[in-house]
Amino acid sequence: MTNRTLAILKPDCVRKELIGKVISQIQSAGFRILGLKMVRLTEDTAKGFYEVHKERQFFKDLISYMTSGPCLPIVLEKENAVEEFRKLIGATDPAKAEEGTIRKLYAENIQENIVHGSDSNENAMKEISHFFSRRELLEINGWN
Ligand code: FUP
Repeated sequence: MTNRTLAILKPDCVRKELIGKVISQIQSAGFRILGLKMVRLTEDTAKGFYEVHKERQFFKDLISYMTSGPCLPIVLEKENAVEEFRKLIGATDPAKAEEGTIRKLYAENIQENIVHGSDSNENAMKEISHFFSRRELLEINGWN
């Protein structure tokens, strides 16, 4: 089934000037871009986005990293988008990620790991709505 996922090119991806390389790898893997913007997360947005992790000891560091500079939320579409995108990016910890995955290629460590990918269709829908209004995506769909 064709579905959507939310990617975020995180602040370390932007700082290392890897936006072009990472988007190129995503497009080469057959994902279609339905929406893309560059934003600086506020503390509230970052906390809302990572709410499931709020009790974890890494939460504070995660929020300060995610708000440390601009990032790029991207809505992607493909057959089995969620699963396929997680394969493309590799394990959360780049040391454990498979060769050729985006995190293996570019990530420093488990926190500064270049890119986010939704972990279920349900979360993908919620996460997309954190950053994109229905209208923004409908307009883009109209061009395809
Ligand atoms: P993922 O789904 O691969 O993005 O990973 P998680 O949802 O488990 O974690 C979300 C983010 O929390 C990671 F991208 C980075 C951060 N994190 C840490 O900083 N330390 C950890 O031990 C686990 C996650």
